[in-house]
Amino acid sequence: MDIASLQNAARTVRKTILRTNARAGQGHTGGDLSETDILVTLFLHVLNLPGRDPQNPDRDRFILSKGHGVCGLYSTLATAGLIDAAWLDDYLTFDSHTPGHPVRQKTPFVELNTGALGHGLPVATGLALAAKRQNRSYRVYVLVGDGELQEGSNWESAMTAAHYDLDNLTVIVDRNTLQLADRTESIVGLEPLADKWRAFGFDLHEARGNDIPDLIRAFEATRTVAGKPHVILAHTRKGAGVSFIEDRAEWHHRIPTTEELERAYAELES
Ligand SMILES: Cc1ncc(C[n+]2csc(CCOP(=O)(O)OP(=O)(O)O)c2C)c(N)n1
Ligand SMILES: [Mg+2]
Repeated sequence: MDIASLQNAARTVRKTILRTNARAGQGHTGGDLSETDILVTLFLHVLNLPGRDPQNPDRDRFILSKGHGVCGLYSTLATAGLIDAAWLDDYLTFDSHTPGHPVRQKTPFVELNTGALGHGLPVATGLALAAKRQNRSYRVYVLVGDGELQEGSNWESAMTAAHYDLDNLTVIVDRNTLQLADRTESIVGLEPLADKWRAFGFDLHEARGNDIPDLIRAFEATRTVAGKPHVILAHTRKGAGVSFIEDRAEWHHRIPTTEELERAYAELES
């Protein structure tokens, strides 16, 4: 798919997120919009999904460790034609295919139930180690929030991934500098974050995380380095794509009013 088509898909995903959260009356609008370009780049360009079959043993695995961003994932899967777009109408309703956090028994291409932060990278590390041990060629990608990196389990698995030379593992950090209510650096600072990953033995790449061509460049760069796990420090803006939502902590949980939805659509269509 060419760049313009990917960017167009990202606009569709953003509109779907806004509409779906507004209809449900709940959601995590800021985090969904922050990760949109990363998910579109992954699902429409990077991931190898043979036959588009969620059970194919050779499929690349993707884990949304920041599980609260699930509406971004459903919106991307629907835009990619990997799930039925009508399922989004039931977002956050009981027993639907689209619950409020990822549930692997409910939605194809969800590999792990997440929501309690800090569990995606440990499981991704295990999946990547299993691929090596079983001589399988699939790759494992995991998207973590930056606030999520305050969970110590991430750093235990980072040590493990480097110890086992898991170059089939790529961590993407959604580095929007905000967590639930404030800046990461005001709550428990992460910097110097790039140096930390390098010190843990990772092959590190930085990218503009709301810029699809730059993300593609970073994903391609990870493929040129063997023998180490990879991390892309994706510099994003929470709420990216809608001016009055961007970089505001209150939009972690907020959803658009009818009037805000119209304004957001007008911005995305201009
Ligand atoms: C273990 C755990 N602690 C707390 C929470 C509540 N929580 C949900 S989202 C969130 C903030 C996450 O911030 P970040 O990882 O930076 O995500 P993003 O900015 O992309 O929304 C918190 C604290 C949780 N889901 N799990
Ligand atoms: Mg964050």
